[in-house]
Order: sequence, then structure tokens, then C-alpha cells
Amino acid sequence: MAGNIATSMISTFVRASNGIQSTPAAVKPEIMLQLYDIENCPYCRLVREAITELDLDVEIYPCPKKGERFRPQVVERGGKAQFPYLVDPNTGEEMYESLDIVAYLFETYGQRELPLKWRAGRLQTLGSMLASAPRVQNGMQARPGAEPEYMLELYSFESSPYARPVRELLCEMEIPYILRSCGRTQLQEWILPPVRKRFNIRPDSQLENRRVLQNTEGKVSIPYLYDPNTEQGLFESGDILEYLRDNYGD
Ligand SMILES: N[C@@H](CCC(=O)N[C@@H](CS)C(=O)NCC(=O)O)C(=O)O
Repeated sequence: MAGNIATSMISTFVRASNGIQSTPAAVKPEIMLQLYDIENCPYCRLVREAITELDLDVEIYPCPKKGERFRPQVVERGGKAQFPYLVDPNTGEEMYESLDIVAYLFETYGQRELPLKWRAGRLQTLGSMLASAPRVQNGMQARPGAEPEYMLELYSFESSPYARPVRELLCEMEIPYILRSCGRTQLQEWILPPVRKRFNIRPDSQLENRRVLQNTEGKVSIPYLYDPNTEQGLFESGDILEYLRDNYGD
């Protein structure tokens, strides 16, 4: 587990400040967006970073290599197996191409100018490729698990080194989930949860999902997985990985 988190941290450092801070979108989609995604795909990462930065909640349909659960849907809808693929049931738009998707999300929901860093799109792609390298074995190949009746919910932000292994396993197991964005808006949120607890620091987040966690669970620590099928909620990436293998593994 320690090695797992260490390489995940390298990916986080490579992406520097991307996929951490949120400035919520001006308009939230009425119906949840759907993203067909491969966790360690550098192009998909860019889209998930923008999702954190806009504080959007999205349904993730994992499409790892050799996956058979959701990949065929993309071929049927768009004509080819290429990821990421976004479906927006609110506007009827469906699209390939990571940078087009990022621009679409900022325009349609952010309703603000595309930040400068996203205008240097190819540089972002290169950086994201470097971030994929340390995790090369993870979140790419299918090892399907059972499909839950109701979608799991993962409270996560893109660059979290602890949330990444959970997203990777969900992807490999082809388990669809609701990605509940929990980016940072406060300086205090950089302080690790145990230290916050020790000194009774309670950052007052502007983000709805962080507020929900604070109010229902009494703390905010990322990742947090809620499984409506068993009505269980879990913090701690190691515990979540074990839970997924025990409940949905072969
Ligand atoms: N230019 C595209 C490139 C997307 C792309 O090449 N994605 C790879 C995954 S990293 C893919 O779909 N490969 C085919 C496959 O996985 O079957 C973008 O930016 O979205």
C-alpha cells in the first residue's frame, strides 16, 4: 500500500496545481453528465481535472482495455472506441476529444473564459502523459467485478493521491460510480485530516459535497465511498479497496 501511495503522489506532483482547486461552475447540470473514462488515460485525466476545477458531479462509466461492460456503448454512440467520451443529456451533446470536452464544460457550465493554462492544451496533454507513467500498471486493464445495483458514490478530487488508487480499482473492475467533486477552496483544507482533528480546525468549504460530508460524517477526508446497496460509508483508501474487492470482486 505504501508503494502504491508513493507512486500516486508522484503523479500528483507531476500535475502540480491541476485538479485540486475548485471555483464552482456558474450553472450546474440538471441531469448528471456521463463520462466514459479510463482512469490512467492522460486524456481522460484532463477532463477529470476540469471536472474538479468546476466542481461538477459526473457519472463515470469505466472503460478499461479489454473491458466489455461500457466500451461497446461508446462504439455504438460515437462510432469508435476512443476515450474520454462525454454525454450531456441536458443539451444532447456527445463528444470525443479531451480538450474539446474541457472547453465545452467551461463554456456551458463554467460560463467563464477558458483559463489560460487550458489554452495551452497540448502542454497539458504532455504533462498528463508524464503523470500517467508512474501508474502505468494501474487503472488500465479490465478485471471485471460484479456490477452493483445502485451506483456507488465516490467523494474525490482529481489530484488526491489517496483517491487515485480507489478510482483505479473501480475502473479495472468496471464499476460505474458517481464522482462527487470535492476540490479545495480554503487554505486550511491543505492540512491533513488527523492534524485538523487534533487542533480542532474545521475549514468552512464553499463546496456542497464537502459540506455534506462534514454534516453527515462529522469530518471531511478524501476519498470517501458511499455504497447505497449496503448503506455503508467508508473513509481510508486502504479500507475502501478492501471493501470493493470483498463485495464486488470475483
Ligand atoms: N485526442 C484524443 C485522444 C484520446 C485517446 O487516444 N485515448 C486513448 C486512451 S488513453 C484511447 O481511447 N485508446 C483506445 C482504447 O483505449 O481502446 C483526446 O484528447 O481525447
